[in-house]
Amino acid sequence: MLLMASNHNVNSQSQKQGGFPFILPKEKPKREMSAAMERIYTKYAAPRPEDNELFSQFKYTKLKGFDYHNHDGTISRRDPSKIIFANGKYYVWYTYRHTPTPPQGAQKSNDTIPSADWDLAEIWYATSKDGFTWDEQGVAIPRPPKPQLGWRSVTTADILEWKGKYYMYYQGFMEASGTRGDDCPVLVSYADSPDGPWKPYNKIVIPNGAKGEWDQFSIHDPYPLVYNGKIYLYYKSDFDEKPNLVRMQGLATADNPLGPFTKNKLNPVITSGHETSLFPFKTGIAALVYKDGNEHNTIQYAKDGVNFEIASITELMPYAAAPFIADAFTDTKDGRGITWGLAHFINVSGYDKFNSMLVRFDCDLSQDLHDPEMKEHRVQHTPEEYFRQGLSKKQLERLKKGN
Ligand code: AAL
Repeated sequence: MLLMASNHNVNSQSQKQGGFPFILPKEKPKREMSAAMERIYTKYAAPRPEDNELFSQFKYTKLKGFDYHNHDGTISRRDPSKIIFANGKYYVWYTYRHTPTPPQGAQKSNDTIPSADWDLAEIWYATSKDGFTWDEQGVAIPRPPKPQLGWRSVTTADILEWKGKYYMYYQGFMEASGTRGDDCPVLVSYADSPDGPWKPYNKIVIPNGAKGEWDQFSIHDPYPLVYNGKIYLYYKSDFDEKPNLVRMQGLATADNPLGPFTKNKLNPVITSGHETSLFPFKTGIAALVYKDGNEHNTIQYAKDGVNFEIASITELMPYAAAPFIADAFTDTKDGRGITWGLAHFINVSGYDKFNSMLVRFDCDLSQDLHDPEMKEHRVQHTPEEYFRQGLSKKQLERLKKGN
């Protein structure tokens, strides 16, 4: 339903103020304005995207060092963790699937045939000196033997550094994804070194919600930051019924990495997006919100880490964005922001072979970088790209009937 535009009738007072100035004022002018003009001075960091620290384009680079069997669907890497820097190099963890066939759906899946791109998966890791060429190190967290937690698949990991130790949070599946839905809780393992060995906690650390609650079936994309002296673990849940699945983001906080975690009473805290991607920025938390929901393709900001507002609108956003965040765990009061990270491209070989690949993104969402090229606001697509996503057979039939 269209909101009734607030009443901004022109009156004699506004006629006296003359027309809006030719040079766009940097500060909010003292004059009666439309709702849209008010908004660029009250809702955004600057009236122009070029000057908005929380606006950026995203530039993508193919990574070196990962083999995908020519993307035949038998090897997939996806859902990278935030990147950390330790021992003089960058580290990233990700979901690694290597199966004899591409995913075949829950009905056809078995102990070797995956139901989904992240079924029968493990958590692997890689290191890099420059963030472009990666040296795959192998498995970090294997699937444990049945019936241990996560025996079917361990996926979608993210890292926390806390008091000199490392904690890896991840989804632990006890059935093939798609049996009912993409249902799982979150588990955690810990280590003294980013190279492991990782010791499983062997208890569910972020439990599913109670029956009938939004997050009763899935706790996805665990994403820990340190904020306000606590662990702020953001996560996603898929809810409502297929085919109208809704994806929103929740928050759970704890004083100890092994819990107990307390879910925020205002959950869900972000109404859109898919995987969780956030970073400390100034005194608050910023979020990359892409893919799903009313507010997809936005960068959002919460002064308190809970109540998010749209800070900018952008496009071609990184899916499963996993930034390098130098101050992710320092409990900073002046988050510097991000300039690069890893993400994933899904359905790399077409929608019939559900397989993914890791990719690098670069951006300027940083207080310490000023890159005007990242503040352009027109992504160029070739005509072929528009035609490739043209009318479906059903739409063409509708049009034929209508004419
Ligand atoms: C991803 C993430 C979670 C889901 C699946 C694998 O994009 O949202 O990890 O379970 O898809």
